[in-house]
This record gives sequence, structure tokens and C-alpha cells, in this order.
Amino acid sequence: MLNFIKGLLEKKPPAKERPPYYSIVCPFCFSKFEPEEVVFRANHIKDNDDDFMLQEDLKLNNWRRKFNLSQVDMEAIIEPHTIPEQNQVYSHNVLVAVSDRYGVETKRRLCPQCHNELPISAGKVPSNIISIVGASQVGKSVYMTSLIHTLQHTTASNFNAACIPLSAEISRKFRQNYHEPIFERGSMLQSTNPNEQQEPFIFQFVFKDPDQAPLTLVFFDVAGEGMVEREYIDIYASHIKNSSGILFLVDPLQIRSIRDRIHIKLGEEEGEFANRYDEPREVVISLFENFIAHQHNSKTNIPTAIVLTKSDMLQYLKEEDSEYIQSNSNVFRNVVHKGFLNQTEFENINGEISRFIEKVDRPFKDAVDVYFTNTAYFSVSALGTNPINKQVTGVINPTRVDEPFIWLLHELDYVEKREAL
Ligand SMILES: Nc1nc2c(ncn2[C@@H]2O[C@H](COP(=O)(O)OP(=O)(O)O)[C@@H](O)[C@H]2O)c(=O)[nH]1
Ligand SMILES: [Mg+2]
Ligand SMILES: [Zn+2]
Repeated sequence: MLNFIKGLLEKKPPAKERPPYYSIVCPFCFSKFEPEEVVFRANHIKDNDDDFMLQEDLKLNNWRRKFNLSQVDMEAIIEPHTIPEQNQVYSHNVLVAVSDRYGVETKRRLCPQCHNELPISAGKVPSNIISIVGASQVGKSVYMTSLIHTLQHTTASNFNAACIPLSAEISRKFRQNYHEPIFERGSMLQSTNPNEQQEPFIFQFVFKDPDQAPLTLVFFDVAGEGMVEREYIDIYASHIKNSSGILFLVDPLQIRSIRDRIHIKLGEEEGEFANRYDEPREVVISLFENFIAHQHNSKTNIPTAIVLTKSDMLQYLKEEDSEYIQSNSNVFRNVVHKGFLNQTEFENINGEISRFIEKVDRPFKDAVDVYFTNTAYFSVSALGTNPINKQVTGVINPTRVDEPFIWLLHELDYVEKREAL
């Protein structure tokens, strides 16, 4: 009897009814379309057939140009509507393969807008794009690197999952351009050159339990300064609009009252201090007006984590009975969530940081409250230490970096939130 009751209690809540298929958000250009709108890449070349010879692919090359990637010639595009029904293959109600007029099958499904090859799971599982946004110099690139590092090394195993780059090319670029410089050499990145836009980093977060749908994670490292170019703004706009979750980064040093205080405490040995700041409130307003409001003209319910970065710097504010940060503050303590979002830890950090933000930058908090309905507050340190002259001397010691991400997973119904037993 007891086991029976226990069994009932442990039973997972009934799974939400799965729709027959899901709309696809392209992880490369972020356009949104239905699975039947995909096109295919031929799996072979025929030199003596104009249709099937190696050829220029305008859509793909246009996309590649935006990210300063080399121009390429490709196999033919196959439009599914030209293929008789008996030569189309469906899996889970999604068109996944076609055979061309030579009888050669292709499973290379492409985005109809940019002609990049879609992940195998596209259309069969929800597409979840997580955007990392914030003003220039808030720490987006460093945080993205530290987050992916942590997802791969600890979060994945804590949630019985694996975090896998979508392609060998993404894996290599992430390692060479981000992970090795920061985690192996301790050197900070040059600020993202607006003329050399980094294409999105795409990872699959796959649970070992086959009943749990995987997530496609897209991290787009935005050059804040580059957001003036029309083409780039367009990509960025659909990126945000079609996101399932937003990590909105705020640098405590962008907040004037905090900056002045830390300046006084640090005196001479102050290390890196960006000299130009956008007020967080201006960033949130421009984010909303340029990228979100266009569509809905009201609040957005995209879950948005407001993330205070560089929390290691807050040690200069900490004092017993300080009105800002006390010595026993949650921000200095790393917390590991394992299997679920720990409710008490979540409520502690959310409460502390939202009160902190309210105290130091009320206009920003008000703007967030006006535009976003589903928010929570976090603090992270991607490095655990303050680099001097763009160089970290000791070991990198990330603090609470995956917590906002796990909260987003919870809001998207991938993990539960509860008290530790
Ligand atoms: N103290 C401290 N500084 C950080 C941390 N993360 C980033 N920074 C500093 O912030 C600078 C800008 O970071 P970056 O990620 O390039 O900013 P982005 O312009 O938003 O991509 C870095 O060069 C570091 O000096 C952190 O966790 N702690
Ligand atoms: Mg950057
Ligand atoms: Zn696309």
C-alpha cells in the first residue's frame, strides 16, 4: 500500500499532449516556418545535368556573407512540391527525406530562407532559442563561454543529459575562438568586432531519458555596437522575437551608483573598467521597442532572466548591515542544482537580486516590469575573478553561471522546481 501511494506521488505529471509536429525556428537565421516548407539539398552531383551540377546557392551565400564566411558552390536544391508523393518520406508527421528523379535519396533538410541544414530533430521537437542580450561590455561573450563550459562539464551530468555541438565546425570554432583563449590562457576576448559577426553557436541538450524531448540551444554572440546595420538588426530581431527564453545581462558597473562606490573602494588597482556605458534601462527599452513590441504592442511573456554579471566585483560593496550587499550574501556562494531547480536557493537569489536592483536602479526595474511578464533575477560571475589588463592570473572559478539557464529550463517545462528532500 505504502509503495502504491509512493508510486502515485512520484508519478510525473501527465505529459502535455504533443502536437503532431512543431513549427521550426531556424537556428541559423531564426526565421520561423512549418516543417512542410523545408527544401532539400541533393545528395549527388551530375556534371552533365544543368539542374544537378555543382552550383551557386544564392540564399546560402547571402547568409554566409553576413557572417564573413567564404562563398561556396553546392549541390542542387530540391523543392519537395516537385517530388511525387511516393518519393517523399515522413517520420513523426514531418517530411524528412525525398528521392530525386535519379532515385537518389536525400535527408538533408534545409531552411527555406537561408538554405542551411537543419538539425535532425527540427519539427519533431520544439525549437528553443535562448538569446543572450545586453549592452556592449556587459560580459556576454565571456558569460556565453563560461555557460557552455559549465553546461558541458557539470550541468549536463547533473540533469542526466549531454550538451553536444550541432556540428564539428561549431565545436572547433567555439574551442578556438572562445574556450581556449579564456579557459586555457586566461585572456579576455577582443570586443566582438561589428564587422566580423560570429555566426550562432548551436548546441543540442539531449536528455538520456528518451521520453524527454531534446532542446536545441542557440547562442548568438551579439556585437552591441554592430546593432546599427540593417541586415544584422533584422537577423537579431527575429532571433529575439522567436526566442523561447532571454538571458538579459546587466553589469553592476553600468549602474552609476554602484560604479562610483566600487571605484572608491578599488582605488588604484582597479583593473578593467569599461569607459563607455549604456544605461541598462536604455538597453531594455531599445530591446523592447526595436525587437519585441513591433509584433505584439504589449508585454512579452517570453521568460526573461535578468542576470547581474561580474558578481565577483560585488565583494567591494559587501559589509555587515550594508544596504547593498552583506557579507553572507547569496551571490558569493556557488550553488549546484542537480536534477531539479532548488526552490529555496532560487527564491533566495531571486529575492536578493531583485531587491538589490530595485534599490540601485529603480528606473531599470520599472522598465523591466512594464515590458516583461515573466522575469526572475540572478547573479553570476563567469570568471570568479576580475581580470587585470585583459588577463586572468589565477584559476577561473565560475559562480552560479548555470542557474538562470536552469530556471529557463524550468519555465519551459523541461525540469521541475521543488524543495531538496
Ligand atoms: N570581474 C569580472 N569581469 C568580467 C567577467 N566577465 C567579463 N568580465 C570583463 O568584462 C569585459 C567584457 O566582457 P565581454 O564578454 O567581452 O563583453 P561583451 O561585449 O558583452 O561581449 C571582459 O574583458 C572582462 O574584463 C566576470 O565574471 N568578472
Ligand atoms: Mg562580445
Ligand atoms: Zn535559416
